[in-house]
Amino acid sequence: MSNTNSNQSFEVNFDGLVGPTHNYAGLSIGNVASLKNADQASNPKQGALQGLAKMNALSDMGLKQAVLPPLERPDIHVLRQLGFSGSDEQVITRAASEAPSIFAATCSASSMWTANACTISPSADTKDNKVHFTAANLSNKFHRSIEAPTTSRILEAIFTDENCFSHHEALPMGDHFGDEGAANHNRFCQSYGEQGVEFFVFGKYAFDSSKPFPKKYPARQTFEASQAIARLHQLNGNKTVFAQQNPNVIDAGVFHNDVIAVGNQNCLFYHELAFLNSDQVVKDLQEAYGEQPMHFVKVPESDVSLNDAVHTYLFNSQLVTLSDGSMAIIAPGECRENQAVKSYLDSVIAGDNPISRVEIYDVKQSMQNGGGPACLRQRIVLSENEIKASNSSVYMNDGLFQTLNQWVEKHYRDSLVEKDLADPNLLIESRTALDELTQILNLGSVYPFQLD
Ligand code: SUG
Repeated sequence: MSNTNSNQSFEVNFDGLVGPTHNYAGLSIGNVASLKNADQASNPKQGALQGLAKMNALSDMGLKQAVLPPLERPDIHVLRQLGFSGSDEQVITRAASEAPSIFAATCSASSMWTANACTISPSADTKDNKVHFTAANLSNKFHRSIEAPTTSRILEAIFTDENCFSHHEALPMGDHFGDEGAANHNRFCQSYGEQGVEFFVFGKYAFDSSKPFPKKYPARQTFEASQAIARLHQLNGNKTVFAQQNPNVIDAGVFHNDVIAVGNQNCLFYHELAFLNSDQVVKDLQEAYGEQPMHFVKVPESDVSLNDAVHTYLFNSQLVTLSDGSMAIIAPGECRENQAVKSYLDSVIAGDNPISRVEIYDVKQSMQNGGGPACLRQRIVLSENEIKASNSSVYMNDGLFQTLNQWVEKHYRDSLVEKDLADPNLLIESRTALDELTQILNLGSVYPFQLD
């Protein structure tokens, strides 16, 4: 299955580092875990170490792994835009006492879920043969809608070479072009370096209210946003498939498609209720893919209920290709605790599909905010030359793993509750940590506090 030419391509997982202000503020309506765990104490240190352990394990499995830094929080710049003034300390104190909900939103470490950071199309799929990046506007949730500017600066600091990489601004803000990045995007291909089928899943049509839409919870991704990304990335229309998420699953807590489906190479692993008109979706994907048959691993409600899928995050697993060409499911610890899901995972290995292995990792600090293994990573397919053209300091190896563990141990707290967020020392600690991190990762100045 792997490409043997001299410019071989790889899928590289860029995981988000859990930031120093990781906390549970109940900010995401429609995300069951976020609301359920609101106001619990969080442990940022443990969260960051859990994420690093997963990155290191995948790197040890022979997969290419890299890291993306967290954003600066609280976002003083946004608080100033909203009229809080004075020194940074006064801005924090005023915002926390006069507008605690707004303040909490500016403290979220939500950039850890890098699946939402952007959508990326590999050079094999784009007309100009460059890798295209569009930062996600994340307009549906205020705390996430403030991520894009710094996310873009970070991506541009890693993928600087204009001959290889093309960066697009986030789509216009607002519900009509709500874009949640790669959480609603998969790519199918025979080998990573060949032209693939890009699969965009959306929650509603923003310009046609006669079409079905969820009634209880918001649809964060629109059809029109997905189409705009495909246009910006210069994708081939015959190799691009758009599908609507089943509105009922959004209303059951599936706020992104990656909570109910995941794809890799020739395989789509999905719950039978994931899409509207599932049969048509399967037909469209197969037609765009070509003559070789794809594997559609459909999980019936009778094996794993929608409720179990939402609570265990079975489908928020990573589906990765191992060196022997078979695939592994990288699942969260919660999948082991649910009998139906555990049995299903045992059976999938024996089934007629490319999946040969299941690996379980504990990412509970992230899970309690609705972020599983797949939320924590952005997949970027890169050729060897493109890897060489990017910033080498972000790629995981034993040395970087050790350095980042020490960095977390040195700078992170092991408990945070809401009142701690207003502690001006937390801002100082975070900025000190991030300043050091930009040196470790050789990023230059990317944070507002470094640019002021
Ligand atoms: O956007 N949770 C994130 C979880 C994102 C998961 N990503 C993917 N499925 N790709 C969200 O809802 C909760 C923050 C809080 O409540 O403190 C939060 O933002």
